Amino acid sequence: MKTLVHAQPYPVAVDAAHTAVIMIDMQRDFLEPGGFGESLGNDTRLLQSAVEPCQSLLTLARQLGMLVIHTREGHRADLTDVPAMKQARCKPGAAIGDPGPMGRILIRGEVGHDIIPSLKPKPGEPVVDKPGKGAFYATDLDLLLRQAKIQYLITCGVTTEVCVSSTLREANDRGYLCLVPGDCCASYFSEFHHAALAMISAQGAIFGFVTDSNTLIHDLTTGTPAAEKKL
Ligand code: C5J
Repeated sequence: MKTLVHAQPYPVAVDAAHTAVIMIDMQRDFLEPGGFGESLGNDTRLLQSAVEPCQSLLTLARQLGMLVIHTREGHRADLTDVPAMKQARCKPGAAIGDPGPMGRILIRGEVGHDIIPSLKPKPGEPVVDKPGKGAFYATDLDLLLRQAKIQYLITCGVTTEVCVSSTLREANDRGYLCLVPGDCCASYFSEFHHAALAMISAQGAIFGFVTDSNTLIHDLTTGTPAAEKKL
């Protein structure tokens, strides 16, 4: 059964049984001092606003039995999957693989690469390790979603204009209907966060629909059946 979710640019019908929540890169490397985000010159405190809304949404998604998938941006310890141009943009002494307070920066298996404790995946929830910004690039995410018969994605995480947006665009091209609770996303740049959300729902939802966690939780909980024809 489809449920009507209030969103921009208009309410959208979502089938919770075929919906996955994707938590993009809620990693220490982006949300805590001493990691990749800070090494690029950012203030990691600006990402904290997304944590509590993500926790609330995850609680509901798990109660409803939705598929929850987490992603982590990061690289192999030998750096063989780091494009030279990505490495070249890092600050000297704080490049990918350099030692930092949370281990080697953006390297799989290091403390900084892991998801923050307050959003730790539950046993059985897939964690997709990705070398790029988009979660479909060089990963098995699409396979996991298709195997689970997922058609709708609720996309959360950081940062709104980089990895969330990249993933959303990849998902949209692959035919998934994307819903973004804006407060479950965050950016080091407030203006980019708002612009990214505006771009998603512009032109009649060109990349997806934008809502907020309270609305989404309310609508999924109360489950107003969608009038199929209009949507
Ligand atoms: C960035 C990300 N911003 N997860 N990564 O480099 O958005």
